[in-house]
Amino acid sequence: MTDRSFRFSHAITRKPARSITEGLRAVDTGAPDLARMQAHHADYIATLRSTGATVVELDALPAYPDSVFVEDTALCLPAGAIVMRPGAPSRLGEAAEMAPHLETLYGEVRRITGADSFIEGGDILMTETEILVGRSARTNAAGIAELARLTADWGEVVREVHTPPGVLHFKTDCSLLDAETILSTPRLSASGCFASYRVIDVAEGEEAAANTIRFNDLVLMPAGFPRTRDRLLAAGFDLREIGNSECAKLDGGMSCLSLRFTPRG
Ligand code: CIR
Repeated sequence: MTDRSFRFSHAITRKPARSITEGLRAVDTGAPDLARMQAHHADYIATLRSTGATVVELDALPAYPDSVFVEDTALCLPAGAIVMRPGAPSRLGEAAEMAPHLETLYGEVRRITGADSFIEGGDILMTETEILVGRSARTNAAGIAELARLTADWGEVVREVHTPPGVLHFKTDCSLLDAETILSTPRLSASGCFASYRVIDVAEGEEAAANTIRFNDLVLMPAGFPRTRDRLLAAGFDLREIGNSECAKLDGGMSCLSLRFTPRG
């Protein structure tokens, strides 16, 4: 065990742009407030840094309203990074914007290039032993197959699973808490895809609490989900609650806001 899936020396984030008000959303519950989002974002970054990690904050990209959600642009693995091909047409260009930063920080970078291949980082859950990828409205079989081909010589095993219908990304509904433990919504865990893991279900009615991140010794979770918080505290996790009201209006959560990795050598 390397703890590769939750111990990281680095993270990359991107400042939210003013155009965030134009970000994609499944249901319009009102425009996000930029100042409040910036405050939550600052708290998020400070919490990552409190674990001793280096956080690289990239400048805002006003041409891409959703570009604060950097996770969707790449997958960072121990051997190198894979630049994604987002299935949302308005987000396709964000991946190319991320590539040079990964090259500088990381070393080896490969790219999903197939014209029919679509895959977003939010659909990918890396564990100690495998990479689970949920098919979704943003991620298709060709994208998953290309990811498997590109990472095979790094010793990676890719397993295709399903994102629940109507859910944006696979990780909207789950997150890794430690080498053996996954936090999930009951609708996703009921599919059986986590049979070889210990599963903690979020409390009923708190589905939006499922997107957390384990980052070094901490679990960052969105604020406002007391029954799920109590389950995680009872399981012994060291939690930090971060305001997520503005990102939630755009279907975003804790994982979307960073790329987390440890550069090679
Ligand atoms: C989108 O629809 O693409 C953004 N509004 C939200 C992306 C959230 N990203 C993630 O879950 N990894």
